[in-house]
Amino acid sequence: MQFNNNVHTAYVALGSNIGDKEGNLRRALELLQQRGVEVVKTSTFICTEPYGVTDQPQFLNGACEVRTSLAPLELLYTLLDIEREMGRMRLRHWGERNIDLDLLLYEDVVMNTPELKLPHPDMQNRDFVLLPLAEIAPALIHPTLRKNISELVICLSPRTR
Ligand code: PH2
Ligand code: MG
Ligand code: MG
Repeated sequence: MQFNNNVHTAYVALGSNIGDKEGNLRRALELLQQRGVEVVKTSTFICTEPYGVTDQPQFLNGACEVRTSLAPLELLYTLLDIEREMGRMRLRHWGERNIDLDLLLYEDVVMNTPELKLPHPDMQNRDFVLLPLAEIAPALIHPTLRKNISELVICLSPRTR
């Protein structure tokens, strides 16, 4: 696929567990729009237990569908730049953060580079990603697992913590 001026659809996960969590997610959506990434659908925000590193505050998580002419890496850099603009500090891997913007899916693109892996390699294991995503794109097919998002929700294993 070529990443020309055509408009592409992508999905982004949002998370925050420091400060004004809801304000942080809303601000990130605003900054996406300001940078010309059109936010066409936004899920509700859900409060979730921390996954991976569990000794940290609860998260507020959501997902959005965007339309953009940016290529996958350019979109990733835009997300990282918004995190930077919002003053994100990386304290520890998988640790607390005021804003986290993860690129989940970009059309049917499959790529595996050090900078960017698509689809997001752990999305199928994360209730806090799949539940918001299922709200806005239940029938969307995961390009490598060949299941739609609703089916991936059903396949989620219960949390073991
Ligand atoms: N993000 C992580 C690690 N753990 N847990 C929840 N509930 N929500 C997150 O967004 C999250 C997490 C790494 O990015
Ligand atoms: Mg993340
Ligand atoms: Mg991230």
